[in-house]
Amino acid sequence: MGYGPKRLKMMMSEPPGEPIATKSDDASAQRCGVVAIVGRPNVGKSTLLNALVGQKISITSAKAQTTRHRITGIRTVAHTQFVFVDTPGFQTRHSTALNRSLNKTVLGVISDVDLVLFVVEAGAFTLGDAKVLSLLKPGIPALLIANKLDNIHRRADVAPWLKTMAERHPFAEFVPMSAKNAKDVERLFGICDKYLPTQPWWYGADELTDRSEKFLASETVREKLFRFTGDELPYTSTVIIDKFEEEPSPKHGRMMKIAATIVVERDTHKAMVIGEGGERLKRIGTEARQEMEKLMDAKVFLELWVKVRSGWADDEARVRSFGYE
Ligand SMILES: Nc1nc2c(ncn2[C@@H]2O[C@H](COP(=O)(O)OP(=O)(O)OP(=O)(O)O)[C@@H](O)[C@H]2O)c(=O)[nH]1
Ligand SMILES: [Mg+2]
Repeated sequence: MGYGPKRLKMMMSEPPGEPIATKSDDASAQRCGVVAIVGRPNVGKSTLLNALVGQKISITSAKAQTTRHRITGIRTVAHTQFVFVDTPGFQTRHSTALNRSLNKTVLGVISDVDLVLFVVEAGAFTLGDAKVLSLLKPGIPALLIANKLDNIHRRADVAPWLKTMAERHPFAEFVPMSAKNAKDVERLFGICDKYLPTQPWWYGADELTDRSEKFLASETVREKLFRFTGDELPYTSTVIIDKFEEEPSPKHGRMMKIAATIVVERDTHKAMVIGEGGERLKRIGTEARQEMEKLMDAKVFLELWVKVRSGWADDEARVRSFGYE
């Protein structure tokens, strides 16, 4: 049985901090708008998106180039529907076909939104940050999200740094926060609300993303691949889904049969992914399967393969055929 794209809806429980039964059905009172989350790699954009949505829909890792697509996360709070768009970290180092595609995604997003969350690490401003800042469009309000505030030990240092940031760009507001602090994240809804136009919602009140379960499945495998392999691999690997089928199961309710291929550049990378006696590939598969089962509320059978396609990240046609823009 084939399986088409399906929007992931809120499952099991409401995200933490949801106001009690105040969602409005009266379209004339509704607000709805797009909030782009942009910044250099690794500043915590996807961590913030997941916290805002209340469920993990965008993969995160301590390595750069984690996010490779625009990922929409939806959250409806009282009268307002926030359509957050997570973007890849803007790449300034190497110009490969993959990096060009990642940057194209960022540029496409920031020109047509209601509000921009420009994410940096509190207290820092690098050349990579400056490059992204130069892309912001006049006329679209931008908030400075000074993230990872928990890493700053001397809070007194933050005020002078914020002052220098105010000189760099006419930010509408400054928000020192930590994406890992639930209170900070909840406060952000109140701050963003006023920038969104009055218009009917685009999605149902309980929808969380416009990404399909199939896409989230491939991202889950990629995240585990990042987690269990060395530094070199992430830049040159990708995951494609070969099979994604739902079968009725009297025992489990819902049962998914998924097969995925991890594509790497070299034989040595393949050996790295498989690990001694297949141990690493097994761990990647087990963790990915467990996370998919939670996400899809289903029993999942996952088959993983590893293939070598040298030079794929620098081959425009192949980058496109693997689903990048
Ligand atoms: N201490 C601390 N760490 C954070 C915070 N937010 C994110 N991180 C960590 O920062 C790292 C990068 O987070 P991501 O959310 O993957 O960053 P990103 O900006 O989406 O990265 P790319 O997709 O590669 O551009 C992860 O190890 C996160 O756990 C925070 O508020 N405090
Ligand atoms: Mg990311």
